[in-house]
Amino acid sequence: MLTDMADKKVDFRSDTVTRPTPKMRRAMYETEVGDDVYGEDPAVNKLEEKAADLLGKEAGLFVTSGTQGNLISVLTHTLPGQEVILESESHIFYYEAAGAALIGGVQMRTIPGKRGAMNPSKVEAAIRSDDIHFPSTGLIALENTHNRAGGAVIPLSNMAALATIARKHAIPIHLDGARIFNAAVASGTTAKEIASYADSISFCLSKGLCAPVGSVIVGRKEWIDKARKWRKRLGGGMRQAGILAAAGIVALEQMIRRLPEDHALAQYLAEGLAELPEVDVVLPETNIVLMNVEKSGLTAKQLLQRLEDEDILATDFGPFTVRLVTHKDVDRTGADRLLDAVKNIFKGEAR
Ligand code: TLP
Repeated sequence: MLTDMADKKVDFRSDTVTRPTPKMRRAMYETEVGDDVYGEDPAVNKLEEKAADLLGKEAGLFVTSGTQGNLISVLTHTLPGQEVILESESHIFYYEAAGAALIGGVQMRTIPGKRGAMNPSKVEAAIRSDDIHFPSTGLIALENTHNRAGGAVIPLSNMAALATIARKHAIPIHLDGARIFNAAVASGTTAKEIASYADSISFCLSKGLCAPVGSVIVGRKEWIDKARKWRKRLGGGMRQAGILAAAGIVALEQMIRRLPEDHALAQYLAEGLAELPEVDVVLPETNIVLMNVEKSGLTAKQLLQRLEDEDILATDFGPFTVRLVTHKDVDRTGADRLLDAVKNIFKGEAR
């Protein structure tokens, strides 16, 4: 029998912890494979076509992770010495270990956003003019949903305004759409529509969509050809990768439609937490809940330690901010366990 570890723990750390479904495991077992570096893996080819089609782009590229997808995208769009405009708390800037600066030789120009959305006039003002002193602006990078803004959905009107500016200045837009399907489901639109405002999109199969590994980047065919070379340079050319892509295909065919369950659970958690005087919580739009616990007298890390003692896991997003992410492998019972545990900890009654 296939067993998964740590089932007694309730894990709200991330939707990255989701385990593949039985259908995925079966597809992985049964899939035909070939050498993808020769372009001969049928499952990888199918996944890339499916992804491109879903997002309305010409071609796709299966990559190892969201971080690799973003890195390859930045490298493919830019030249060393250029500048990338992006939101101050964006994943590319905050959590990717300066990979693009290190490997791509690009500089990051951050603009603080409002729930992850950058003000279009501030972005336009940040675009460099032609001056011997300045780097040139090589890329504008967006993130939807925005992780550190609590899974916030970037309004389509904001994306449209940014796309108009980008076009006017002939600057490409990359969208870190790690959770683009959460954004689509939450705003009642399609991922294709969201993607229409970007030249390239990177999205994750291994978050809410529960595949074990992988992301896909999509864009114009010529651009994907260049990206494929960057993937190879970075050591991301995988061989019989169809074993992984098979799960990705199931993710796209079956797992998007269940994302509203994750959003409903996040809502349930946030409503429960909002009743506690020690907690400030913003009602979530998708599957990420940020709670500020400063009024409780505990730091985020102290609260996380107490929760871990109760086999409940979450992460800290700041000295007093705890992030809870909902996904397939947590449910109402887990959410109730968390709500009870937090209440008890605040009452000083933790077992
Ligand atoms: N985010 C992880 C951590 O790195 C914070 C998480 O647990 O949420 N873009 C966005 C918006 C992301 O949230 C993440 C992962 C990535 C890219 C990177 O994806 P991976 O982890 O596959 O490299």
